[in-house]
Amino acid sequence: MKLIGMLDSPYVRRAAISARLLGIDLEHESVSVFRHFEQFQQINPVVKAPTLVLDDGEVLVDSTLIIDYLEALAGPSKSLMPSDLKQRLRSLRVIGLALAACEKSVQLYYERNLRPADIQYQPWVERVEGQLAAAYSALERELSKQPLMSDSEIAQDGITVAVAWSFTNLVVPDQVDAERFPHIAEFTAQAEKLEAFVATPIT
Ligand SMILES: N[C@@H](CCC(=O)N[C@@H](CS)C(=O)NCC(=O)O)C(=O)O
Repeated sequence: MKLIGMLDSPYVRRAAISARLLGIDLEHESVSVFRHFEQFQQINPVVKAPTLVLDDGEVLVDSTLIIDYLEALAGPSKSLMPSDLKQRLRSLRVIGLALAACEKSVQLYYERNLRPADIQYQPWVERVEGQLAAAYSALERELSKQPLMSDSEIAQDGITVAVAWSFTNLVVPDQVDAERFPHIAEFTAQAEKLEAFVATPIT
């Protein structure tokens, strides 16, 4: 199986880290949705990263759906999701917030880098910035109540939070002040030291 996309995409990175932690060997092809648009189109005409190409040529998109498939391949004993319903709900809530943070960071990055400056729409930018801050504020509260990692064991909620925070710091660093979100910053610093993260670098 091949995972297509650049690791500076938080979606590609969470899928790659998850595969590694689930014990699934994926070939990785660093194809950019921007710089290699036509090459990407040949693999997946929709040009979305990540794209997973199965051994029979079947193509799957969306990180959450790809991870769902990888989880099914790995089997329940290796799952990165808690089986306890209360913990699972918390995990889903945290993942949802972290994915929202990824999406809002991507929107700000696209707004700043793809849209010509003279047609940027400030009310939209402010709306997205507010949503990004709201997502990280909610995550900060979650992490201050209950840690995301015990004994260096990381699960899908922790993977997605750390990947999101590192991504936001990479693309719109002015939006994330570690002093305002100390639990997230400290947690991510620890997560980035894990073997699965080190082996899957953002740049
Ligand atoms: N919900 C999707 C989001 C994927 C996504 O938007 N990826 C970006 C790269 S970070 C992309 O494909 N951008 C190209 C485009 O949307 O045209 C997921 O979880 O995989």
